[in-house]
Amino acid sequence: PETIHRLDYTPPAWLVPEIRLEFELGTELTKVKSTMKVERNPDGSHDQTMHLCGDNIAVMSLSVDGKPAEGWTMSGANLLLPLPGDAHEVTIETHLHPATNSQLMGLYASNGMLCTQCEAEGFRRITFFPDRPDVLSRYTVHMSGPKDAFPILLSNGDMTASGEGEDGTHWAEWTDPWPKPSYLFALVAGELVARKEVFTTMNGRKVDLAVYVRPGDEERTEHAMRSLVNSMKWDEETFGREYDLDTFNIVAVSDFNMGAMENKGLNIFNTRYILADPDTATDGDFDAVEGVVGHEYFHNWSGNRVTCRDWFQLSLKEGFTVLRDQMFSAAMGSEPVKRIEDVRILRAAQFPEDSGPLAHPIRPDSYQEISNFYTATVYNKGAEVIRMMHTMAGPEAFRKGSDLYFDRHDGEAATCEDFVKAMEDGAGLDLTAFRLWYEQAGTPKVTVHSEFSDGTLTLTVKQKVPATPGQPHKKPMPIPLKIALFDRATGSHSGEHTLMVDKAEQVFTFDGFAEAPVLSLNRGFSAPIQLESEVSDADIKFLAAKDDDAFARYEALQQLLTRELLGAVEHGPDEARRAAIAEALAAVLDDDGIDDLMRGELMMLPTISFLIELSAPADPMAIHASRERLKAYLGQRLHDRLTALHDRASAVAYSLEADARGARKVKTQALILLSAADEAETARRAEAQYRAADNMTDRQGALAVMASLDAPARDDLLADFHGRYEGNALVIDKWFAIQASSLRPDVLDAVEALAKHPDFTMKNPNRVRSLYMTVAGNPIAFHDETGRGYRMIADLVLALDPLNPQTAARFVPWLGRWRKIEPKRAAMMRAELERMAKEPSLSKDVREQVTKSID
Ligand code: B3K
Ligand code: ZN
Repeated sequence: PETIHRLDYTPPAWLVPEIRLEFELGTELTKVKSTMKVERNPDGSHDQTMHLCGDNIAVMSLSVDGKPAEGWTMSGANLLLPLPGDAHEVTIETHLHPATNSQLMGLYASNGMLCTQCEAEGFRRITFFPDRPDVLSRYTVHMSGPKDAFPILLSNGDMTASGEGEDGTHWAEWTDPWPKPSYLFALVAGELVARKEVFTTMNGRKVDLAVYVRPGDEERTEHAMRSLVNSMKWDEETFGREYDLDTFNIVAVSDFNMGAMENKGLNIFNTRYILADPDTATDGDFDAVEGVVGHEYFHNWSGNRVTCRDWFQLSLKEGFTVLRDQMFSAAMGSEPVKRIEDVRILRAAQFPEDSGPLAHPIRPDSYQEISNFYTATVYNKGAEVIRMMHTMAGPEAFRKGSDLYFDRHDGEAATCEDFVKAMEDGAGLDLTAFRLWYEQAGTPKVTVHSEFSDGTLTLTVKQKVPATPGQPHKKPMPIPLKIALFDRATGSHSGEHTLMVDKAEQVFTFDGFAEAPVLSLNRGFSAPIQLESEVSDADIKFLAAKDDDAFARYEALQQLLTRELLGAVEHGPDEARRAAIAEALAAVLDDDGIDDLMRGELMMLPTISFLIELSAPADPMAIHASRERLKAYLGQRLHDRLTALHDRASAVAYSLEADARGARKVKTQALILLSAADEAETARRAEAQYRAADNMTDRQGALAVMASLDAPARDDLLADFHGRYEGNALVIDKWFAIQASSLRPDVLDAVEALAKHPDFTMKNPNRVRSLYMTVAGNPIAFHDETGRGYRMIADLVLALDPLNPQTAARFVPWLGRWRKIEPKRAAMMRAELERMAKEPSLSKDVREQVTKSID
């Protein structure tokens, strides 16, 4: 397959200022007629030939200026059309077959309706077009079809006309006044019902909002609508961004490769990120709906009004929009808890990517299949990079930078460099060296060594950026490192410092201390680095109890836990350290000054995936055993406190308020810690929690704990759950995932049986992920010592690839982590990659991931 390089970018030779699309809709056959006004690009190459991308479509007719076109040829799937003048009208007809489109890219049928997904390169599956984000056009979309099958007809912009046709058909015409790239085109047709509301913008404009779902689901859209209204208001207040059309529509579809899509004025969502009510969605699901609704809405400015010049600039819109959605969720809920969750995701998903064979900078240099670059690096590390600019500038200057960026590039297809420049000019930062964060992959490793004498503290900070594929030698990164120095006696500090670390080795001194202060480092996770600290257990314990930065307090406890968990793998438990942990956690359980949402975070042990990252080459079973052993120890030592907490939290009535949500969070965390110490008691409490539950958070939490136990009630509860929610796809997904996340030794047998269950289907990405992504993320299952887990995932990739390459490719990186695992398992993981590589008909998506993962 061809490799595309960032530095090969050239502007398009032809532009398409206007396009009219006419659809004759049908599930089996949809006819598309595209009429484009095309113009030679004065800044382009003066190529006589217009390059129009196509994928799995054929030309049914083609005319230029009203006459049949001559001299056109096909180059692979693409159309080459010679054009003599500087401006022409090009008309192309194509035929689509939505019912058999299992890739879910382009126009496809889902649950009886028709919908589209075009980002990144799906528009070329609808019609021939210069399908690249720097070609911006004004769209008019006309669609007609049977009224009974497609009562609702939607596209981008505002509906400008509609009417009845012959033989029970009707039609609608939508016009989007804002020029946009083809990846933001969308169309939906089907039987849908909507929750509607009117939003008044900051300048008093009225916007009709609607959330469309399948009949029967409308009751579950209230939270999505509230999240949308909150997003719109927050973006006005925080970034000064106002919505710019009279209509904003959201549609939820059940078959979707990703979370959602920000098509202009017509966001299309995976049902998973829209439908929520207390009986079927957990508190975590509610948060995810809020975050993703916000994310897609925020793209209206960061992505749509200012879009990307080419796909190497993806982080321009994604990194910035993730930061915006993180800030929004923090403002709607608890800022420190949100920060902890975001860092946990970064460490669990992005750190492994950054240290593995698929590592790439947030602005990649090359790709074979762009769908493979919708990664935690581009999204989450991209957000961290812009967050560092926010930290360095401060909120007010940052806002000046973002205002300048939106103002300067409105209506343009911009680059990451444009963003950085606007931040320099608007926020008054010098980001000359900081640009390295866009160029270099790899998580910087930072060590801090401290010495104290004569009242002076000397910190020696060293950093190293590890080699990554294609980047053997790295330069030191500019790292804004927030620190505080605590007085041991008073337990307080005299203010935070942000150290600018930008050399391989650097010394910082601080005077005026009577005794050596306690170091609190990388507060608020001010930089996405791996910190190797020499801080003693005693000082960490001090911070776990006293740090006034909630994140730093969490971090201190995590560090203590990590030391113990990894230390125990090498030479058994450390009694003093275990006792210190139990004491620190007891303080967390007793402290009335901490709310339950934060308490729940503090009670969570580091993930196995994060521990593997720190201990490569790792024995996943030994890490798991160490984790279970510590859980058992803590469950015993804190038994009375945990049961008291479970009792207290169980008495709190359901509501969506923070207190009640916090109670539900600690309730299940208490069971998790108890489970390794006292199975019978945990099973009794989990069953009681399940049976008393009036909401999904409690029910799922209890069932997930139960799924790992050997309790008599286990099978009953699983059957009860399935029976209660039969036909509710999103909850049946949970039923699959809960069983695949079991820590019991029979988990792989269970998964094999579940794959044969009548509710299982390879055609629905949510269902596939609920079973197999959970297996890949469950170390007990995936790292089974026989290699059966690895084989299962490789078999899945091979079976799914012909249907849906994009979703299949997402499973490959799990096997690509073989270098981090002890040699025996590593060999089996690599052998599965080699087996996949031998398959001649692999998709471009899977082939790229497999090939890169083997080396
Ligand atoms: N921009 C979309 C991603 C679609 C990618 C499809 N391969 C979702 C988002 O980040 O908002
Ligand atoms: Zn996005």
